[in-house]
Formats: sequence, C-alpha cells, structure tokens
Amino acid sequence: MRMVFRWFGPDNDPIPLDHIRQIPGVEGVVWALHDIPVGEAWSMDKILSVKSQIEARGLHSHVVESVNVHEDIKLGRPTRDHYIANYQRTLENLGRVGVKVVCYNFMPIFDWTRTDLAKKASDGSTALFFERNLIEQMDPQEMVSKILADSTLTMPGWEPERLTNLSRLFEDYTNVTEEDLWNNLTYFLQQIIPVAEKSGIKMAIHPDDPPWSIFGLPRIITNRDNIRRLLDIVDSPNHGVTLCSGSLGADLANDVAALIREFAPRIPFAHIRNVKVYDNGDFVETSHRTSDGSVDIYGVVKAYHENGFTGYARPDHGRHIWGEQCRPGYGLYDRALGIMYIWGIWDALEHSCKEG
Ligand code: DNO
Repeated sequence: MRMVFRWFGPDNDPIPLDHIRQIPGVEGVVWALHDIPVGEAWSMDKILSVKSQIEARGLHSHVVESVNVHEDIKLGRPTRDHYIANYQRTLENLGRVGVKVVCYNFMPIFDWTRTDLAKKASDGSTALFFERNLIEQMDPQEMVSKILADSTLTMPGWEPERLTNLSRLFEDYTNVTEEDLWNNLTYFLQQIIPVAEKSGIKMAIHPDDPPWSIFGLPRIITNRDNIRRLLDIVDSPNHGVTLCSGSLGADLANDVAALIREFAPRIPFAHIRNVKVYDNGDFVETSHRTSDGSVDIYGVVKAYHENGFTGYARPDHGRHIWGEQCRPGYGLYDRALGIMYIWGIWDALEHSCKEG
C-alpha cells in the first residue's frame, strides 16, 4: 500500500507540502490543476510547474484526482467528441510526466453531496453530514447556495462557474435515464482506455457519493453489480475503480471488504474513510476508527492486505478538529490521524503474518 495525501495546489491549499511530508509513510500527493475549466486540455507547462513543486519537497505526483468529465460527455451530446479529444490529450501529457493513476467520476451535475459541511459532534469537532429527508425536500439551487456559502475555500466538484446555470443543467438531464448514462460512459471509456493504456495510466472511476440517485438525477456507480457491469465494459487493467469506502459505505447494503476482495486487481486507488449511518438514512463522516462509524475499517484494510495491495491509498476525508480552519473534509489533523490508524492496522497484519 502506497500512502498519498490530497493537496489542492500552490496558493490553493492552506496545508504546506512540508507538513504533508511529515506524516509517517506518506510518499506522494494527489493533485489536480484546479484552475483549468472542465473540458479543457491540461497544458504541459502547467502540469510541469505543479509537479516540480511537489517533487522539490521529496514527494511524488503519481496520482491525479480528478480530471473531470465535461457534462456534454455525460449527456452524450455531439460536442462530446471535442471534449473527449481534450481528455485524451490531457492523459497523454500526464503519462509523459509519469502519472500512474487518474481518478474521475461520472456523476451528473453534482459530485459529492452533503447537506451540512460542519455538523457538530458532542466532542466539539465538526464533519460533513448528509440528511436524507432534507435533501428530498430541498430545491437543488437552495442546496448549492447553502454549500457554497458555507465554505470560504473552493471545494472539489463544487466549481461555482459550473453550477451557475443549474436550471439549464437540470433541463438537459430531463430525459436522461440510467441506461443513457451507461451508454455515454461506454462511449467515453472506449475512447479513453486505449489512450490510458498507451500512456501508462490506470483510470480509476470514483463511485457516486452518496451511492443513490439525488434530485431525480441518474447515478450508476453505486454497488457491486454496477461495478461488475462497469468493469466488463472494457476488459483492461487500465480501467479500474477508486474504491471509496465512505461513498459506498453510506449504503449499508454494500459490504466494502467483500467489494475489495472481489475487485482487488482492478483497484489502483483506495479512498479509506468511515461514515456513521443512522436508521433514517442520514450519515455523518467520522474518525477512521472502526468503532466510531458503520464501516469496518479494520476489515477494509485487512481485505487490502490479504490481496497484497500495492496500489495507492489516501485517508480521504477527515473531521475538523483542534480548531483547524480548513477546506471541508480536508484538514491536516484528522486525515493524519486516519493515516496512522490505517498504518497501525496494516503493520499489525504484517507482523502477525511474519510471526505465522
Ligand atoms: C470529495 C472527493 C470527490 C472526488 C471525485 C472524484 O471529496 O471524494 O470530489 O474527488 O468524485 O472524481
């Protein structure tokens, strides 16, 4: 397991690279060019500029999250070919500088969705929270305004310029079914995976977060059967999944450790995080500790260990603790604690294997 840590780039992340490299066992950062609008190709000079800053701090830049997919590709519009060509160019450029994994998602309009970015726990910490009933009654515009107003820092997947014309975006999806989305994903993969293969890049789709339809929009990367269907679209080691324990784990019907065992050879990238799911379907992000949430993080790490996992892993989100002012879900402290918990389990498993 190769531990990495998400970093939002120079002048965009309050956490300095020098702090990241002090977290035990972290070897690289997960990065992206956040200032390039979705759909444009990433230029070589911008890629090289971020890469050199990362490497100057003794970290590597093997993992990119995300190269986002333009809405026209998800909608299957004629203009998609132009955006797919740009995506291919981006992959070629990333391959040239030694990027190994590219994480992306295929969720219509919204990326990850929550109703509260700072739900207070009894210990005074705050964390991302999803209230199921509330979202069912909420107007999407109301949710977007609330979420954007609640964070002073930009958030991945919540680019204000992309979400300005929300009602038009919703109109565009009016007649788009899950099957349409599968067809549009298939079209995309058939043109992207051959380029990824030539560029030495493993594409790793992120599951939908949460893994069910919201606001009536289709969502398809949600469970075991759909992951199987997805991987069968193109049979290539360069077509895989970012196995996100917190996204999939928000649906208690998903047995995350079983998914890892089944799909291990097609998981180049692991997102490890815990969520506490309540009886009414609400969920809150918790510390990584198994007993704090509903996902058996011990079982998750054990499943990776049993399968000799050599891919990249990140602690994904954390709570906001010790008064840290940070991007929602992306503080230094709780993610660093999560890493130490994951390593603790991993190292104990290693030792017990050696001791027979
Ligand atoms: C949120 C992240 C997502 C993720 C994308 C991958 O914190 O987990 O924004 O990066 O869905 O494309």
